This record gives sequence, C-alpha cells and structure tokens, in this order.
Amino acid sequence: MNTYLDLSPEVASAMQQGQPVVALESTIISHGMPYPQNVETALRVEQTIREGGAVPATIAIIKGRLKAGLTHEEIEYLGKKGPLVTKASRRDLPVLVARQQDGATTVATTMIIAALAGIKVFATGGVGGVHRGAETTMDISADLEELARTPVMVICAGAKSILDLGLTLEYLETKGVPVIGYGTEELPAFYTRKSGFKVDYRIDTPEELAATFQAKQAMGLGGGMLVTNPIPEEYSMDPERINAAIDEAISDAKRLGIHGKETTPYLLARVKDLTGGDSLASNIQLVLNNARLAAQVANKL
Ligand code: PSU
Ligand code: MN
Repeated sequence: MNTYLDLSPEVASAMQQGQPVVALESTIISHGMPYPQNVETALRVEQTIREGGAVPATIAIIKGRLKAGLTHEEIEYLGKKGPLVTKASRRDLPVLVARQQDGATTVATTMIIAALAGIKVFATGGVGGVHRGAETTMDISADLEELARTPVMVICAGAKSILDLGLTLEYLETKGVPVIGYGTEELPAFYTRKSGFKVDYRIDTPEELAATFQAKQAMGLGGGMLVTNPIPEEYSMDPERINAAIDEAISDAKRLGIHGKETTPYLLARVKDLTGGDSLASNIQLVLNNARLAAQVANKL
C-alpha cells in the first residue's frame, strides 16, 4: 500500500474481501455544484452505489493524505468550503501532499488514487477534454492524458460542449483510449443525449463493459476506458437552450481573460447561472444514473 494512501475501514475491508467498489470524485462536490445540493448529491450517489451492491469510495486529499472513502463529515467539509478547496489535478498532487493540504480530486487525480487503491471503476458526471480554441491556447485537460495511462474505467455522461468534442475524440483516439457509448452510437453531451458525434463502439451490457476493460488490462495495454452513458430522456435538456448558455459562458470567459485551471470551473458555474436550477436538477440525475451503471459493472469485474 502506498505510504500516502488511506483507505476508509469500509473500503479497506471491501478491497480485502474482493467486494465491488466504485470510486467517486470530489471536484464535482467542491466546484461542480452549490452547497448544500453538492453534499446531498454526494451522499445520494454513495447510497445509490450501496443499493447497487457495491461500496462507494469518494476520493479526496485531506491534510496531504490520499483518501479513498470519506466520512460524512469530510464530505460536508469539502462541500461547504466549495471552490476554496484546491482543485487538484495530477500536477498539483505532490505539492499538496508535501504541504499536508486539502485538495478536491478531478477525474485525473481520482483515477490516480483509485488505481493506487486497486479500484477499477469510477463514476462521475462530466470529464475534461480539449477546450474550444485549443489550437492556440493548448488547453487540454489532464483527464485525457490520465485516461491514456491509468487503468480505471470512467463512467460519465459524455462531455459538455464547453469543450471541442470533435478534438476531444481525436485526442483520445491518438492516445488509444476506447470511447464507448452505453446503449448508444452517439456521444452524449452531458445535458443532452446527442452531440452530433459518434462514439467508437456501442456496448449494451455491464458484462461486456467489464469484459472489454479486462481484455485491455490482460493484454498489457494499460490505460483506462471512457464509458459515456446518456442522461435519462426525462431529465435531458433542450439543446438550443443549453448551447446558447454555453456560447455565452465561453464568450464571458474570453472577455474576462479566464485561463488555466480556472477555465472549467468558471464555465460550469456560468452555464449553471444562465440556465437556472434546471441544469442542476439534470446534473444530479445524470450522476445518479452513472452511479447505478458503475455499481453494475463493479459487480461484474
Ligand atoms: N466537467 C463537468 N463537470 C465537472 C468537471 C468537468 O461537466 O465537475 C470537473 C471534473 O473534476 C474534471 C475537471 O476532471 O472538471 C476538469 O478540469 P480541467 O478541464 O481543468 O482539467
Ligand atoms: Mn485546462
């Protein structure tokens, strides 16, 4: 076991006994939703995973310790502190650990810590990707590089079109990351079931998701796999409305000179403001939907 890693007693015992475990990220708690809905959602997601017969392992950095499995108090703390918690991607990890500080883990760092703990499945909302205008800004999320190197299956609802979805798919192809549509041929775009882009493969069962991931590891190919699970129809949003909000958010970010790690949290918060409470309700539902699928897959692995 890594010297910086702490498993909660429940996660440690599940791992020891080979029970199914699902990793969850914490940037979605601190930066992805407002308080108190963020804490309520984090706890509901954990509950959904339990109902699916798996053990939830919410991941974060607390006082420099890499945590897999948080207490309710720790989740409440991260949710209340919100964006004041450092958003921690791969490059931030060593500094936070050496300084014994707190960090909310992105998809990239959640994958790193999950892999250290031996957890293979991770459920979240959206992943980072290639930003629009990356030809000049070079803003490409470290999440993509992590999917290329760390052996964890990430189950998400696709990516928001705050990103350049076409370039994101090209990047993942280059890096050898399979992009799977769960029950769909089309890449979902988080709030909507359609994006106009195709996934690499459609898979319809948790069994086949598990078998594909196992084959990738058994061949020594390493790296992860991206499963995109469309938001349930009844919660999906009107594409025109959501895309108008995204375009406005992107132009605001440009005008304000937002860049680097602030870009994604800024855009997420701005889109949420522009669309009111509707997008938050959809966001919560799609995360629960991904948690259900992740628990099913964890049971097959
Ligand atoms: N996209 C979303 N919701 C999120 C994120 C992205 O729709 O909460 C968060 C995730 O934690 C993701 C991170 O890993 O933002 C990506 O940030 P960046 O683009 O700076 O790598
Ligand atoms: Mn970035």
